[in-house]
Amino acid sequence: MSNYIRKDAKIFVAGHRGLAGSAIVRKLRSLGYENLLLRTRQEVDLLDSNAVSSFFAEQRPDFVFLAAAKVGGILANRNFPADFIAQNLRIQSNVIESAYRAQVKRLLFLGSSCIYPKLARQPMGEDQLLTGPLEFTNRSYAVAKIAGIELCWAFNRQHGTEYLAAMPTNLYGLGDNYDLESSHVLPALIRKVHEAKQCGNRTVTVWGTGTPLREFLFSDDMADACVFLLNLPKDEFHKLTGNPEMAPLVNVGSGSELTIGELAKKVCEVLEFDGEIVFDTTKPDGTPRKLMDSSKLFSFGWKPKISIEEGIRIAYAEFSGKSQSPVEDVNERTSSHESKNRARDSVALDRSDCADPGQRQRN
Ligand code: GFB
Repeated sequence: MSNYIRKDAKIFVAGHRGLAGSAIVRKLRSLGYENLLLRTRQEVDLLDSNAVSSFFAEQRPDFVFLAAAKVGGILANRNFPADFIAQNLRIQSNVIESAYRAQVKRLLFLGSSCIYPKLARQPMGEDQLLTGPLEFTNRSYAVAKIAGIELCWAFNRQHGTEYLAAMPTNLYGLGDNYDLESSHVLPALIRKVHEAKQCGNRTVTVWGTGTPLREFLFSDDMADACVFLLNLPKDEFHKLTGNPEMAPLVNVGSGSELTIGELAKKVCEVLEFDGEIVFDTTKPDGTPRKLMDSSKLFSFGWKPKISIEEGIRIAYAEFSGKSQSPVEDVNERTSSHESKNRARDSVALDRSDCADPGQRQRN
Protein backbone atom coordinates (compact mmCIF):
# COMPACT_ATOMS: atom_id res chain seq x y z
CA MET A 1 0.00 0.00 0.00
CA SER A 2 1.38 3.43 -0.86
CA ASN A 3 1.52 6.08 1.82
CA TYR A 4 0.13 9.38 0.61
CA ILE A 5 -1.47 9.92 4.03
CA ARG A 6 1.19 10.73 6.61
CA LYS A 7 1.06 8.72 9.82
CA ASP A 8 0.40 11.87 11.87
CA ALA A 9 -2.36 13.18 9.59
CA LYS A 10 -5.62 14.19 11.23
CA ILE A 11 -8.27 11.82 9.91
CA PHE A 12 -11.99 12.17 10.54
CA VAL A 13 -13.97 8.93 10.27
CA ALA A 14 -17.63 9.94 10.12
CA GLY A 15 -19.79 7.05 11.33
CA HIS A 16 -17.00 5.32 13.26
CA ARG A 17 -19.40 3.11 15.22
CA GLY A 18 -21.13 1.61 12.20
CA LEU A 19 -20.24 -1.54 10.29
CA ALA A 20 -18.19 0.31 7.66
CA GLY A 21 -16.75 3.09 9.83
CA SER A 22 -15.61 0.79 12.63
CA ALA A 23 -13.78 -1.38 10.08
CA ILE A 24 -12.07 1.71 8.65
CA VAL A 25 -10.93 2.71 12.16
CA ARG A 26 -9.53 -0.80 12.76
CA LYS A 27 -7.67 -0.65 9.46
CA LEU A 28 -6.24 2.82 10.09
CA ARG A 29 -5.09 1.86 13.60
CA SER A 30 -3.51 -1.34 12.34
CA LEU A 31 -1.44 0.78 9.93
CA GLY A 32 -0.27 3.12 12.69
CA TYR A 33 -2.64 6.04 12.14
CA GLU A 34 -3.41 7.32 15.62
CA ASN A 35 -4.49 10.91 15.04
CA LEU A 36 -8.10 9.91 14.41
CA LEU A 37 -11.02 12.25 14.96
CA LEU A 38 -13.99 10.20 16.14
CA ARG A 39 -17.22 11.75 17.34
CA THR A 40 -20.44 10.13 18.52
CA ARG A 41 -23.80 11.49 17.39
CA GLN A 42 -24.19 13.11 20.83
CA GLU A 43 -20.91 14.95 20.34
CA VAL A 44 -21.43 16.06 16.71
CA ASP A 45 -24.81 15.43 15.14
CA LEU A 46 -24.08 15.09 11.43
CA LEU A 47 -27.70 16.01 10.63
CA ASP A 48 -27.07 19.45 12.13
CA SER A 49 -25.28 21.71 9.65
CA ASN A 50 -24.13 24.21 12.32
CA ALA A 51 -22.66 21.49 14.49
CA VAL A 52 -20.81 19.94 11.52
CA SER A 53 -19.54 23.25 10.25
CA SER A 54 -18.22 24.28 13.72
CA PHE A 55 -16.59 20.89 14.19
CA PHE A 56 -14.70 21.13 10.88
CA ALA A 57 -13.73 24.77 11.47
CA GLU A 58 -12.28 23.91 14.90
CA GLN A 59 -10.65 20.58 14.12
CA ARG A 60 -9.60 21.04 10.48
CA PRO A 61 -9.06 17.38 9.58
CA ASP A 62 -6.65 16.59 6.74
CA PHE A 63 -8.57 13.56 5.45
CA VAL A 64 -12.17 12.36 5.76
CA PHE A 65 -13.81 8.96 5.42
CA LEU A 66 -17.55 9.60 5.12
CA ALA A 67 -19.02 6.31 6.33
CA ALA A 68 -21.93 7.82 8.28
CA ALA A 69 -25.31 7.04 6.77
CA LYS A 70 -28.80 5.85 7.51
CA VAL A 71 -28.61 2.25 6.26
CA GLY A 72 -30.69 -0.89 6.40
CA GLY A 73 -31.85 -3.99 4.57
CA ILE A 74 -34.53 -4.37 1.96
CA LEU A 75 -37.53 -4.04 4.30
CA ALA A 76 -36.22 -1.01 6.19
CA ASN A 77 -35.49 0.69 2.85
CA ARG A 78 -38.94 -0.11 1.54
CA ASN A 79 -40.78 0.95 4.72
CA PHE A 80 -38.91 4.14 5.62
CA PRO A 81 -37.97 5.79 2.30
CA ALA A 82 -38.40 9.33 3.61
CA ASP A 83 -35.90 8.74 6.44
CA PHE A 84 -33.41 7.16 4.06
CA ILE A 85 -33.42 9.98 1.54
CA ALA A 86 -33.78 12.95 3.90
CA GLN A 87 -31.16 11.89 6.44
CA ASN A 88 -28.58 10.76 3.92
CA LEU A 89 -28.90 13.93 1.85
CA ARG A 90 -28.35 16.03 4.96
CA ILE A 91 -25.43 14.06 6.37
CA GLN A 92 -23.48 14.03 3.11
CA SER A 93 -24.16 17.69 2.23
CA ASN A 94 -23.17 18.84 5.71
CA VAL A 95 -19.94 16.85 5.72
CA ILE A 96 -18.87 17.51 2.13
CA GLU A 97 -19.54 21.26 2.24
CA SER A 98 -17.77 21.63 5.59
CA ALA A 99 -14.84 19.54 4.36
CA TYR A 100 -14.47 21.94 1.44
CA ARG A 101 -14.51 24.99 3.71
CA ALA A 102 -11.93 23.35 6.00
CA GLN A 103 -9.69 22.55 3.01
CA VAL A 104 -9.66 18.82 3.59
CA LYS A 105 -7.02 17.25 1.32
CA ARG A 106 -8.90 14.13 0.31
CA LEU A 107 -12.33 12.74 1.14
CA LEU A 108 -13.77 9.29 0.51
CA PHE A 109 -17.56 9.06 0.35
CA LEU A 110 -19.13 5.63 0.79
CA GLY A 111 -22.17 4.77 -1.30
CA SER A 112 -23.75 1.48 -2.27
CA SER A 113 -24.17 -0.85 -5.25
CA CYS A 114 -27.89 0.01 -5.30
CA ILE A 115 -27.03 3.26 -7.13
CA TYR A 116 -26.98 1.25 -10.36
CA PRO A 117 -30.17 0.57 -12.34
CA LYS A 118 -32.31 -2.42 -11.37
CA LEU A 119 -31.61 -4.12 -14.69
CA ALA A 120 -28.09 -2.82 -15.25
CA ARG A 121 -25.74 -4.72 -17.55
CA GLN A 122 -23.83 -7.31 -15.47
CA PRO A 123 -21.27 -7.06 -14.07
CA MET A 124 -22.06 -3.41 -13.36
CA GLY A 125 -19.24 -1.07 -14.26
CA GLU A 126 -19.06 2.53 -13.07
CA ASP A 127 -20.33 3.59 -16.51
CA GLN A 128 -23.75 2.12 -15.65
CA LEU A 129 -24.55 5.06 -13.36
CA LEU A 130 -27.82 6.80 -14.35
CA THR A 131 -28.44 4.58 -17.36
CA GLY A 132 -31.85 3.22 -16.31
CA PRO A 133 -34.64 3.00 -13.71
CA LEU A 134 -33.72 2.12 -10.13
CA GLU A 135 -34.94 -0.82 -8.01
CA PHE A 136 -38.12 0.31 -6.24
CA THR A 137 -37.37 -1.07 -2.74
CA ASN A 138 -34.35 1.19 -2.29
CA ARG A 139 -34.72 4.02 -4.77
CA SER A 140 -34.87 6.76 -2.10
CA TYR A 141 -31.61 5.57 -0.55
CA ALA A 142 -30.07 5.13 -4.01
CA VAL A 143 -31.04 8.64 -5.12
CA ALA A 144 -29.43 10.08 -1.96
CA LYS A 145 -26.23 8.14 -2.65
CA ILE A 146 -26.25 9.24 -6.31
CA ALA A 147 -26.55 12.82 -5.06
CA GLY A 148 -23.50 12.16 -2.87
CA ILE A 149 -21.49 11.05 -5.91
CA GLU A 150 -22.68 14.12 -7.78
CA LEU A 151 -21.62 16.35 -4.86
CA CYS A 152 -18.09 14.89 -4.89
CA TRP A 153 -17.90 15.27 -8.67
CA ALA A 154 -19.27 18.84 -8.65
CA PHE A 155 -16.85 19.99 -5.93
CA ASN A 156 -13.96 18.41 -7.84
CA ARG A 157 -14.99 20.19 -11.03
CA GLN A 158 -15.75 23.58 -9.52
CA HIS A 159 -13.15 23.74 -6.77
CA GLY A 160 -10.43 21.26 -7.77
CA THR A 161 -11.01 19.13 -4.65
CA GLU A 162 -10.01 15.46 -4.44
CA TYR A 163 -13.20 13.71 -3.38
CA LEU A 164 -13.71 10.08 -4.30
CA ALA A 165 -16.94 8.06 -4.14
CA ALA A 166 -16.45 4.36 -3.36
CA MET A 167 -19.42 2.03 -3.96
CA PRO A 168 -19.18 -1.11 -1.84
CA THR A 169 -21.19 -4.19 -2.66
CA ASN A 170 -23.36 -5.79 0.08
CA LEU A 171 -21.30 -5.65 3.29
CA TYR A 172 -21.31 -7.78 6.43
CA GLY A 173 -18.89 -8.20 9.30
CA LEU A 174 -18.09 -7.25 12.87
CA GLY A 175 -20.57 -5.04 14.71
CA ASP A 176 -23.30 -5.67 12.15
CA ASN A 177 -27.00 -5.02 12.78
CA TYR A 178 -28.78 -8.26 13.73
CA ASP A 179 -32.27 -6.83 14.14
CA LEU A 180 -34.48 -9.04 11.97
CA GLU A 181 -36.66 -6.24 10.61
CA SER A 182 -33.98 -3.74 9.67
CA SER A 183 -30.87 -5.83 8.95
CA HIS A 184 -29.34 -6.97 5.71
CA VAL A 185 -29.64 -10.58 4.63
CA LEU A 186 -26.39 -12.05 5.96
CA PRO A 187 -26.68 -11.00 9.60
CA ALA A 188 -30.38 -11.91 9.45
CA LEU A 189 -29.58 -15.43 8.25
CA ILE A 190 -26.85 -15.89 10.88
CA ARG A 191 -29.31 -14.94 13.58
CA LYS A 192 -32.18 -17.02 12.22
CA VAL A 193 -30.07 -20.16 11.86
CA HIS A 194 -28.46 -19.68 15.27
CA GLU A 195 -31.86 -19.27 16.90
CA ALA A 196 -33.38 -22.24 15.05
CA LYS A 197 -30.51 -24.35 16.42
CA GLN A 198 -30.96 -23.01 19.94
CA CYS A 199 -34.70 -23.59 19.85
CA GLY A 200 -34.43 -27.03 18.28
CA ASN A 201 -36.48 -25.92 15.25
CA ARG A 202 -36.26 -27.89 12.03
CA THR A 203 -36.88 -24.97 9.64
CA VAL A 204 -35.42 -21.56 8.90
CA THR A 205 -37.44 -18.92 7.05
CA VAL A 206 -35.70 -17.01 4.27
CA TRP A 207 -37.41 -14.03 2.65
CA GLY A 208 -38.32 -13.97 -1.02
CA THR A 209 -37.79 -16.71 -3.59
CA GLY A 210 -34.11 -17.33 -2.84
CA THR A 211 -33.23 -16.70 -6.51
CA PRO A 212 -31.79 -13.13 -6.40
CA LEU A 213 -28.04 -13.02 -6.83
CA ARG A 214 -25.89 -10.99 -4.47
CA GLU A 215 -22.20 -10.26 -4.09
CA PHE A 216 -20.79 -9.96 -0.54
CA LEU A 217 -17.72 -8.32 0.93
CA PHE A 218 -16.45 -8.58 4.50
CA SER A 219 -16.31 -5.11 6.08
CA ASP A 220 -12.60 -5.35 6.88
CA ASP A 221 -11.86 -6.03 3.20
CA MET A 222 -13.95 -2.98 2.29
CA ALA A 223 -12.00 -0.89 4.82
CA ASP A 224 -8.72 -2.16 3.41
CA ALA A 225 -9.83 -1.03 -0.07
CA CYS A 226 -10.97 2.40 1.17
CA VAL A 227 -7.69 3.15 2.96
CA PHE A 228 -5.78 1.79 -0.04
CA LEU A 229 -7.69 4.16 -2.34
CA LEU A 230 -7.28 7.29 -0.24
CA ASN A 231 -3.58 6.47 0.07
CA LEU A 232 -2.96 6.21 -3.68
CA PRO A 233 -0.11 8.38 -5.00
CA LYS A 234 -1.14 11.69 -6.54
CA ASP A 235 -1.00 10.66 -10.21
CA GLU A 236 -3.02 7.48 -9.62
CA PHE A 237 -5.59 9.20 -7.42
CA HIS A 238 -5.89 11.90 -10.05
CA LYS A 239 -6.93 9.25 -12.59
CA LEU A 240 -9.99 8.64 -10.40
CA THR A 241 -10.89 12.20 -9.41
CA GLY A 242 -9.26 14.52 -11.92
CA ASN A 243 -11.25 13.90 -15.09
CA PRO A 244 -14.16 16.36 -15.31
CA GLU A 245 -15.90 14.09 -17.84
CA MET A 246 -15.89 11.05 -15.54
CA ALA A 247 -17.61 10.60 -12.16
CA PRO A 248 -15.02 10.11 -9.38
CA LEU A 249 -16.48 6.69 -8.78
CA VAL A 250 -14.96 3.31 -7.97
CA ASN A 251 -16.69 0.00 -7.28
CA VAL A 252 -15.55 -2.05 -4.29
CA GLY A 253 -16.61 -5.66 -4.64
CA SER A 254 -15.37 -9.20 -4.20
CA GLY A 255 -16.12 -10.29 -7.77
CA SER A 256 -18.13 -13.37 -6.81
CA GLU A 257 -21.84 -13.83 -6.35
CA LEU A 258 -24.29 -16.43 -5.15
CA THR A 259 -28.05 -16.79 -4.89
CA ILE A 260 -29.81 -16.05 -1.61
CA GLY A 261 -30.75 -19.74 -1.48
CA GLU A 262 -27.08 -20.73 -1.80
CA LEU A 263 -26.12 -18.16 0.81
CA ALA A 264 -28.69 -19.61 3.24
CA LYS A 265 -27.22 -23.08 2.65
CA LYS A 266 -23.72 -21.77 3.34
CA VAL A 267 -24.81 -20.18 6.61
CA CYS A 268 -26.47 -23.50 7.60
CA GLU A 269 -23.23 -25.35 6.79
CA VAL A 270 -20.96 -22.99 8.72
CA LEU A 271 -23.31 -22.98 11.71
CA GLU A 272 -23.80 -26.78 11.39
CA PHE A 273 -27.58 -26.67 11.10
CA ASP A 274 -29.12 -29.48 9.06
CA GLY A 275 -32.74 -28.32 9.08
CA GLU A 276 -34.86 -27.22 6.14
CA ILE A 277 -34.84 -23.83 4.42
CA VAL A 278 -38.32 -22.40 3.80
CA PHE A 279 -38.94 -19.42 1.51
CA ASP A 280 -41.43 -16.71 2.47
CA THR A 281 -42.45 -15.34 -0.93
CA THR A 282 -44.65 -12.64 0.60
CA LYS A 283 -41.38 -10.77 1.28
CA PRO A 284 -39.69 -8.80 -1.54
CA ASP A 285 -36.78 -10.13 -3.61
CA GLY A 286 -35.45 -6.73 -4.60
CA THR A 287 -33.19 -6.41 -7.59
CA PRO A 288 -32.58 -9.77 -9.36
CA ARG A 289 -28.82 -9.43 -9.66
CA LYS A 290 -26.19 -6.86 -8.71
CA LEU A 291 -22.69 -8.04 -9.37
CA MET A 292 -20.24 -5.17 -9.54
CA ASP A 293 -17.43 -4.89 -12.01
CA SER A 294 -14.57 -3.95 -9.69
CA SER A 295 -11.85 -4.21 -12.34
CA LYS A 296 -11.00 -0.51 -11.98
CA LEU A 297 -10.09 -1.04 -8.31
CA PHE A 298 -8.36 -4.38 -9.02
CA SER A 299 -6.26 -2.67 -11.73
CA PHE A 300 -4.54 -0.62 -8.99
CA GLY A 301 -3.41 -3.90 -7.39
CA TRP A 302 -6.01 -4.35 -4.64
CA LYS A 303 -7.87 -7.58 -4.01
CA PRO A 304 -10.08 -8.94 -1.22
CA LYS A 305 -8.66 -11.41 1.31
CA ILE A 306 -11.59 -12.87 3.24
CA SER A 307 -13.70 -15.60 1.61
CA ILE A 308 -17.42 -15.74 2.28
CA GLU A 309 -17.06 -18.92 4.39
CA GLU A 310 -14.33 -17.35 6.52
CA GLY A 311 -16.32 -14.12 6.79
CA ILE A 312 -19.44 -15.94 7.99
CA ARG A 313 -17.30 -17.82 10.53
CA ILE A 314 -15.78 -14.57 11.85
CA ALA A 315 -19.13 -12.78 12.02
CA TYR A 316 -20.76 -15.77 13.74
CA ALA A 317 -17.97 -16.00 16.30
CA GLU A 318 -18.63 -12.39 17.26
CA PHE A 319 -22.41 -12.81 17.19
CA SER A 320 -22.33 -15.89 19.40
CA GLY A 321 -19.79 -14.30 21.76
CA LYS A 322 -17.11 -16.90 21.00
CA SER A 323 -13.69 -15.93 19.79
CA GLN A 324 -12.15 -18.88 18.04
CA SER A 325 -8.66 -19.02 16.64
CA PRO A 326 -9.34 -17.98 13.02
CA VAL A 327 -11.07 -14.84 14.22
CA GLU A 328 -8.72 -13.84 16.99
CA ASP A 329 -6.75 -11.52 14.79
CA VAL A 330 -9.71 -9.53 13.57
CA ASN A 331 -11.39 -9.57 16.97
CA GLU A 332 -8.21 -8.44 18.72
CA ARG A 333 -8.17 -5.35 16.61
CA THR A 334 -11.83 -4.75 17.11
CA SER A 335 -13.89 -3.64 18.62
CA SER A 336 -16.41 -1.31 19.67
CA HIS A 337 -17.41 -2.64 23.02
CA GLU A 338 -20.86 -1.63 22.02
CA SER A 339 -21.01 -3.87 18.98
CA LYS A 340 -19.82 -6.90 20.96
CA ASN A 341 -22.48 -6.26 23.55
CA ARG A 342 -25.06 -5.81 20.83
CA ALA A 343 -24.12 -9.17 19.37
CA ARG A 344 -24.14 -10.86 22.77
CA ASP A 345 -27.54 -9.38 23.66
CA SER A 346 -28.88 -10.87 20.51
CA VAL A 347 -27.98 -14.42 21.46
CA ALA A 348 -29.36 -14.38 24.95
CA LEU A 349 -32.50 -16.33 24.05
CA ASP A 350 -35.39 -16.87 26.33
CA ARG A 351 -37.42 -20.06 25.80
CA SER A 352 -40.54 -17.98 25.11
CA ASP A 353 -38.68 -16.44 22.16
CA CYS A 354 -38.68 -19.80 20.39
CA ALA A 355 -42.35 -19.65 19.40
CA ASP A 356 -41.79 -18.11 16.00
CA PRO A 357 -38.10 -17.36 15.73
CA GLY A 358 -38.07 -16.77 11.97
CA GLN A 359 -40.32 -13.77 12.31
CA ARG A 360 -39.44 -12.47 15.75
CA GLN A 361 -38.19 -8.95 16.11
CA ARG A 362 -35.97 -7.73 18.92
CA ASN A 363 -34.09 -4.53 19.37
O1 GFB B 1 -29.54 -7.63 2.25
P1 GFB B 1 -30.88 -7.22 1.74
O2 GFB B 1 -31.84 -6.76 2.76
O3 GFB B 1 -30.70 -6.08 0.70
O4 GFB B 1 -31.58 -8.46 0.99
P2 GFB B 1 -30.64 -5.81 -0.87
C1 GFB B 1 -30.95 -9.19 -0.01
C2 GFB B 1 -31.84 -10.32 -0.46
O5 GFB B 1 -31.94 -11.28 0.60
C3 GFB B 1 -33.27 -9.98 -0.87
C4 GFB B 1 -33.28 -11.68 0.77
O6 GFB B 1 -33.62 -10.75 -1.99
C5 GFB B 1 -34.08 -10.44 0.36
O7 GFB B 1 -35.41 -10.79 0.04
N1 GFB B 1 -33.49 -12.12 2.15
C6 GFB B 1 -33.79 -13.39 2.52
C7 GFB B 1 -33.44 -11.39 3.28
N2 GFB B 1 -33.98 -13.48 3.83
C8 GFB B 1 -33.76 -12.25 4.33
C9 GFB B 1 -33.79 -11.71 5.66
O8 GFB B 1 -34.08 -12.39 6.63
N3 GFB B 1 -33.49 -10.40 5.80
C10 GFB B 1 -33.16 -9.60 4.71
N4 GFB B 1 -32.85 -8.32 4.93
N5 GFB B 1 -33.16 -10.08 3.44
C11 GFB B 1 -30.09 -3.53 0.10
C12 GFB B 1 -30.66 -2.15 -0.07
O9 GFB B 1 -30.70 -4.27 -0.87
O10 GFB B 1 -28.71 -3.59 -0.19
C13 GFB B 1 -29.83 -1.12 0.52
O11 GFB B 1 -31.99 -2.14 0.38
C14 GFB B 1 -28.36 -1.32 0.29
O12 GFB B 1 -30.24 0.08 -0.04
C15 GFB B 1 -27.93 -2.74 0.51
O13 GFB B 1 -28.02 -0.91 -1.01
C16 GFB B 1 -26.48 -2.96 0.15
O14 GFB B 1 -29.35 -6.30 -1.43
O15 GFB B 1 -31.85 -6.29 -1.59
